[in-house]
Amino acid sequence: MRIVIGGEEDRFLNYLISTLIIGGLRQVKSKYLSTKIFSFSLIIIAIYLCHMTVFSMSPVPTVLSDDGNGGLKAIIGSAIKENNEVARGGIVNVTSTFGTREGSVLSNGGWQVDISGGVKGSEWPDGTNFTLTITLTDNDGSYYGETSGRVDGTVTNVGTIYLDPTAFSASASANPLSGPAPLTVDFNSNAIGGEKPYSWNWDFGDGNTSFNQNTTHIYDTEGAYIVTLRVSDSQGRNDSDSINIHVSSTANQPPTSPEITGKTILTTHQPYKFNIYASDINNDILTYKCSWDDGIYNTTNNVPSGTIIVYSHTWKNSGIYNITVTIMDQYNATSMNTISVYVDVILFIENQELQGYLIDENADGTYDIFHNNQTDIETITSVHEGIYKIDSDNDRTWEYTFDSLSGEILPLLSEHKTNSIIGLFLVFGIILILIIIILIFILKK
Ligand SMILES: [Ca+2]
Ligand SMILES: [Ca+2]
Ligand SMILES: [Ca+2]
Repeated sequence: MRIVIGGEEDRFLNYLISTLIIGGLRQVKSKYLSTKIFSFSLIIIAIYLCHMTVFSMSPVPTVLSDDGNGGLKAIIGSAIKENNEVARGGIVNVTSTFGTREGSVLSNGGWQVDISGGVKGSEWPDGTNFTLTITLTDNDGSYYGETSGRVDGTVTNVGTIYLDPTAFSASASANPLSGPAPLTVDFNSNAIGGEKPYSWNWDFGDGNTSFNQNTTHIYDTEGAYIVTLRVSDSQGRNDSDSINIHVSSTANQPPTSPEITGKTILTTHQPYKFNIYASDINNDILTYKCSWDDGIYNTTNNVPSGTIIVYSHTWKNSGIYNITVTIMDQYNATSMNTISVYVDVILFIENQELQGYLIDENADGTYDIFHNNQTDIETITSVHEGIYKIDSDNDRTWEYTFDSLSGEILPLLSEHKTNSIIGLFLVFGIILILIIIILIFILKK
């Protein structure tokens, strides 16, 4: 069974009360008091307010245990004065749904409150939420605060709550937590509770130490280091905290250029898989980003160095696409690689140079258009029994034939295009002349 409790001081309440009192007094002064008496009253109030001591409750997680008296006890942390001394003695009251209970001072300087009211067999069911309204009064002043918690598991015979005057905790922080050697790390620490002065002892995990509360240390060699902070108070109370520091071997290098493997001659509306591989000499965690050159991207985060990621992509339109993969390590160093894929196109290469390509625009198996890479002019092809004719410069002369069965591209010089409209007119004209001749022949008869 466990009760978790946190607390906070109520400076705002003090401020509110003092504001209300002073505001009220101003009203009284304006009607009845001389300036001297008013000023004197303000001084008295100021002395009273200064005398009030502000406490804070340190939020130490609480475990219920046997109180040795048929009930259970909970240690909920220490009451710390504003000047960081532990408050001792005085009166403690705890208000809960079970009523208000007045506590008693223990021999170790803490307080004990019986919250069961002496009723044995009382039960707090699992999940019961409760609020403890605590008023501490010691010889110096008073503190008002609220702290709440929840019962985890059914708690019976709830007996006492102890405010532990010995609670003492230390915490350590570092920045950065990792990086290449030589790595300079800032260390900071803090302690709550106990009694000042504190003593600090850092063990940096590489044989070096420091006795300062906040310090800086340089790691010269790569490795994983466990840093331990030990803090003691003047009464010999101890607490410790630890931090992991990872120092890598060399200054950061970008990941290797990504390898992209997969088919490059493709057709539309078919999914194709591509394997992407990259590694990082610093063994960094990587981010893969793949652009398919059609406005669509794939991204994968938190990839360990040396991982193959498989992406699948489908192009909707024919053409030449550049797949661009960018790899980024955890320090934003990047590498890139690009490959071209040919979706429903036939490449025309002459003298090892890409002259242009045939495009199957509607993915029906017939190449409809020739794209000239020098001029970017696109012309319509002619096809008959698998043989294509190509006018690559749009001057109405065929320059190439492409045999789709053999895959051969051959030059075809000075064959002019047939104008299909003129051809139609010619056929129509001949038929018309024939009809006229036949008609004349019939009429003469
Ligand atoms: Ca790197
Ligand atoms: Ca087509
Ligand atoms: Ca031509």
